[in-house]
Amino acid sequence: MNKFTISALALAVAGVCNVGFAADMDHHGDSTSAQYQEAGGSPMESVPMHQDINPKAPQMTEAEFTKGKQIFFQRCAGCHGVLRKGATGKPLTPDITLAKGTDYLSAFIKYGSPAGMPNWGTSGELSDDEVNLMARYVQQTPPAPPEYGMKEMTDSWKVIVPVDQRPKKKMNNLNLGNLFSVTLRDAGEIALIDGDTKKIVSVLKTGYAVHISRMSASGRYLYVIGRDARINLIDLWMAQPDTVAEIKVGLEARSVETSKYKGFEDKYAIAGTYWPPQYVIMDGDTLKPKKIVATRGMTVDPQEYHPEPRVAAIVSSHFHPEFVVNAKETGKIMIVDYSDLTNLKTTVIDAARFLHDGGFDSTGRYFMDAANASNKIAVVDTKEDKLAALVDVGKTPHPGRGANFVDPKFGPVWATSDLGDDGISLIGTDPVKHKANAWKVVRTLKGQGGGSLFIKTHPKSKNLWVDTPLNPDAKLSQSIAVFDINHLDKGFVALPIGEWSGLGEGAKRILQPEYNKAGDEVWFSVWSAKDKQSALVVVDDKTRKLKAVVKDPKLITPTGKFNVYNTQHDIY
Ligand code: DHE
Repeated sequence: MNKFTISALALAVAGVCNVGFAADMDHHGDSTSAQYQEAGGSPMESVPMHQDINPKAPQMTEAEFTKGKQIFFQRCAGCHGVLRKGATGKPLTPDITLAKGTDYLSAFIKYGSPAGMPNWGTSGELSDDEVNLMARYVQQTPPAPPEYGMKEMTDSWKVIVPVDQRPKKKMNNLNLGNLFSVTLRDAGEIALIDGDTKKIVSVLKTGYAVHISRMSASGRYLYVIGRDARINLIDLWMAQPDTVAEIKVGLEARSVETSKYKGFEDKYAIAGTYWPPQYVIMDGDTLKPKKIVATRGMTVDPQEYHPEPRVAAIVSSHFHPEFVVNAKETGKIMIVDYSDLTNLKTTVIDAARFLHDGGFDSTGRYFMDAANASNKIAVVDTKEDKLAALVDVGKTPHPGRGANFVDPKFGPVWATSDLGDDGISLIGTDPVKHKANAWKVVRTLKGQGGGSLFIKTHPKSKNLWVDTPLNPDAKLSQSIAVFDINHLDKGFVALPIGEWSGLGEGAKRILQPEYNKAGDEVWFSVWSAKDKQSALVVVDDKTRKLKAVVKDPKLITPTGKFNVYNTQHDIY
């Protein structure tokens, strides 16, 4: 087991990677580490919070407490939770920390631990004074960030172009199905890129450290969410696509989705927040908030109260008017019926902790959901609204939305790669014609290494692409592994995408393969630090040869890419 696996495995991703990965990268002198850490940190560091200093705790001035809070939200909250109840990191509530004392805590913060605590002091991230400050800070009563309800949402809500003033038909010549929404993470922007010409159509301002884009059922509206929980609703029918409505649904968020069931197309949007732990259903064409539901409650195992179950991935059912909402810390999957928001029916499925990301199988019936800290994929049957299986996979699965294809030997499979090891698990997804293989790992492929975040193929392709952007070895983080689906036994070929980008110095992490609409090109982000040049590299899927490099000073830290047609139809 290499160094990466030891520390990243233990830290893993249950909403945590900003801290853990950064520490790992630091050991390797990587220039993106600080950027990764800060931009991925919670945007809550400047939120006013109630301060209740425990008289038993070591003394701190108000200025020290404020600094401690800032460092905690930038670097620690991802692992230990906003309320320090523990998630992938240990709980740090005063009943525990006061008993340990300042000297013990300082040593732990300075040197880290093999179980995954980064060595904040010896890595040079924190000075000795800051280490001591943090040791005292975690002995104070955790300050609670404010709640955020209907009043705050409504106050932040803006309809920039009312529905009756929007176009009645598409007013531009863009081939919308082949448009890409590209996350420009550290710029707080997205770029709309024409997939045919590879030209930037426009760059739009979005939320802080913008995270994902999702499409409405009709393909007209694009929803973009930032880590600061700001949502931009973009109308792709306008002569120049632009934001038509905006809202801030909380203090910190990662997920947004729209209603896709027949009769409810474009009707609702839903967003889940990390803080407060809740989700909100909104009108799809204006973002008017309608119904807020908290996720606080009992964990699946052990059954105990958790005050901070952050909302991770959300998908939209094709079988019922329902959203599938994942609560990370409780390990519960809520299937929310949006056909009657007054008499809201919710089916709560016990899965496993900590739920993070996932996608549908090729039929759109089964939602394959990574419970990353449990090393499992939960399979949810969205037709029957039941847990179909909990499948053991490798260390810290991180599929993105995963990849669907037909394994020549085992039939239809959905695949995930792992953050914590080099495995790629192929799970049988056809309980009718390949019953014996259904919900079993039928094959484990060996990839380039740990640190994988995303895997992708397309129904028209015979290639399976697996990234490793968080592997500490630059050779691996700057290349992509590609498998021939018809000859999986032959192993992968590594393509030097970073080198192909022609960029100079920089981290050049290659991530998130995304297909064009036709399924004959695959796009990769070449992600460097904010002050270095980044790019997108387009590869011909058939020949696996370089087809185009998209470079532009405006392409600052491109990460996720969302092809309109594939996102709209859940093709992956
Ligand atoms: Fe993500 C999806 C949370 C860090 C790029 N990320 C998701 C989802 C969640 C999530 C819950 C699923 C949303 C859905 O489907 O509704 N991500 C988190 C974190 O909590 C975490 C680990 C730490 C943080 O502080 O945010 C984190 N994510 C990152 C990154 O650093 C990445 C690599 C670069 C970036 O842009 O920030 C990153 N996450 C992505 C992307 C997706 C995503 C590209 C969507 C993948 C897809 O194909 O759908």
